[in-house]
Amino acid sequence: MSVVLYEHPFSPYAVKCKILLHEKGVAFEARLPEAIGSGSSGGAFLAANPRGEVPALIDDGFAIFDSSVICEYIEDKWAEPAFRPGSPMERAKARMIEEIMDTQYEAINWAMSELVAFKRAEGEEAAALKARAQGQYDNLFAWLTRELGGRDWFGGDRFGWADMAVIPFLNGTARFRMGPAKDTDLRRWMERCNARESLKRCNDDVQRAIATPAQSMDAAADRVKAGAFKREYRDHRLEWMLRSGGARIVWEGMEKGNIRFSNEIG
Ligand SMILES: N[C@@H](CCC(=O)N[C@@H](CS)C(=O)NCC(=O)O)C(=O)O
Repeated sequence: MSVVLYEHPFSPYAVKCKILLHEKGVAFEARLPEAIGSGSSGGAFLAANPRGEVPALIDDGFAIFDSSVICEYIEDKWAEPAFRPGSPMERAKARMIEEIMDTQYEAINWAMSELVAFKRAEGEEAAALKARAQGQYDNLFAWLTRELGGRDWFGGDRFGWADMAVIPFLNGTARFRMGPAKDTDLRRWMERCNARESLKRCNDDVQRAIATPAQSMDAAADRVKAGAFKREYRDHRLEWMLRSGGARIVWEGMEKGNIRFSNEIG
């Protein structure tokens, strides 16, 4: 019996899966796909996920892609401790939160990494895009705070599905120093999450990647400049750039060939 997770320490989607595997005590081998980010992944990784995205999980030869599908599979296969809330309404609520984080929320983090790590815009243009992002973050923090409703965890009295689905993205925002303010319910909730062993392990992976020259953001930025790294402007990420004033970035990336869209399945 073997469990392999194709992942990247910076991918919030991969972190969702790792949190769940750690929390359930499932042993797995973490693999960094060789050509991730180049737009030309191949081999066993592309066979596991035709989208060429992390995460992809292979359990005893059975391949699964998309973090939400993978998390549902993990929960179905390794039921204890249960992460899905008990009632249909609470389950729907957790899934709605997950959906917003995976789509609209992640697009803002993505855009910020394009500015901060990959220097797609500078000066006034960058400042305007960041201001737009901070406004959107603040609205989402207010929404998340309402969903948390003054409780310790999104699902009530224990760390569960929605917590696992939110924390990777808020940790990403905090790395840009744009996260929830100190002494707020949401910030205290983040601290509770990050104190857990599962999160410590994921956060250690991030620190290790930052300290590994070949995996660092600087190395990735050099690869983008050289055209060897093509950032994936899929669905909500593309929408964010177009609606928030970053159309120039998209056209320039297309001209220079250092952005790509989703893999066509075939
Ligand atoms: N909906 C997918 C999104 C996964 C995704 O976008 N992964 C990114 C990393 S955060 C990726 O692997 N991109 C491929 C690339 O950059 O080439 C999921 O939930 O798993």
